[in-house]
Amino acid sequence: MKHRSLLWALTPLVVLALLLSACAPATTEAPPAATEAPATEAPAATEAPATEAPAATEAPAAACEGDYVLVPKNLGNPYFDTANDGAQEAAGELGITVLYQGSSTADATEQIALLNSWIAQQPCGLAISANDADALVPTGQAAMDAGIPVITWDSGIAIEGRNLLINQAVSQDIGAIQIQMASDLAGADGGQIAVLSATSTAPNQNGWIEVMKEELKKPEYSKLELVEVVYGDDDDTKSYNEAQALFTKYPDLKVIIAPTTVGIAAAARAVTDADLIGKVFVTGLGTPNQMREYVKSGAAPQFALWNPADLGYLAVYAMHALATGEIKGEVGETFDAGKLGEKTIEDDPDLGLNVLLGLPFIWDKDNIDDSNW
Ligand code: RAM
Repeated sequence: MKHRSLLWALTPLVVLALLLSACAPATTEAPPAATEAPATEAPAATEAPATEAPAATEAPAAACEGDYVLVPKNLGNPYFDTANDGAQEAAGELGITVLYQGSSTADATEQIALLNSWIAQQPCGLAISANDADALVPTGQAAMDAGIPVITWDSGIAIEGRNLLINQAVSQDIGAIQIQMASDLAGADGGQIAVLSATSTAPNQNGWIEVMKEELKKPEYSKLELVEVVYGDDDDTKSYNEAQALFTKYPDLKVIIAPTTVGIAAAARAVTDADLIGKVFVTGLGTPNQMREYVKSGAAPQFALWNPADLGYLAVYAMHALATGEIKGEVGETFDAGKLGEKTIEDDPDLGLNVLLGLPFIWDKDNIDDSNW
């Protein structure tokens, strides 16, 4: 039986406000609609600042004539397709061309080969969701040495291999929210939980799993037992098979946390096919259209995510700001991010130079029909 605490009976926004620390950034008002522009007070892109005319000696922002490239972990994933929708919206506003180019599997070696071929073509900028933080450092450095701005978004290359990270949400919040949802689904008696992740080298998932393990040390989670972390490689079939293997290996399993949109949908389908709805619950990070039927059936009653379209949109604005010299990529610099308003480059001992998108959201049966992406 799903245990629904008072906390979860509140609206997603209130839940987040309670869950997340006081230092969490300002929230928006509803689960994000991929096409909806949040109300911001950003100046229009064409609006000239009244008093700050460029000094006569200052070179005007240089336009780059070539293409910009948005690189997902792999192709064929609706999460990245939605990010590309946002990237294309930004490209249209900026009057630039953004090509969406990826490898067929979420594999660092394939991704490096693709990136090397792009570096040789000297694009205006690269925006990469990395399959490995360290393996991609020499590639990122080669691009930067060639004068190509390197943005990582969604999943970062290590600090020395890129100019900026576009961070979807605070990692601590993303990890904590998933343990909170798993605890709620397991109920007061707790029980066995497992993590079904993406690839074993995925920088973003590995960071969140570290946070989850720390969260599980808290007294309120003492009845949750993490039995195993398995990897579905962001491949639907492998993720489905890994979920099935967990049912066999752990007959008392209560919750699968899948911090990947591919894994969570595959795990929810596996629970459904195995007739385990109500016995094994799935939660984690998913996209509303992929998860709708499982939220309604009870296979995956609640899950979280940010808006991938906004993430792709922000990545393109940041890449363009670097390519045109609007920013150099230094802490404290601000740039215009269109409908998202003015964004600031922050520094962090773990993340390095980064730009934060916002907060994660939670979907459940009460709001799953509010989002169509
Ligand atoms: C998958 C990918 C992506 C991750 C989401 C949550 O689509 O692994 O990198 O951010 O899940």
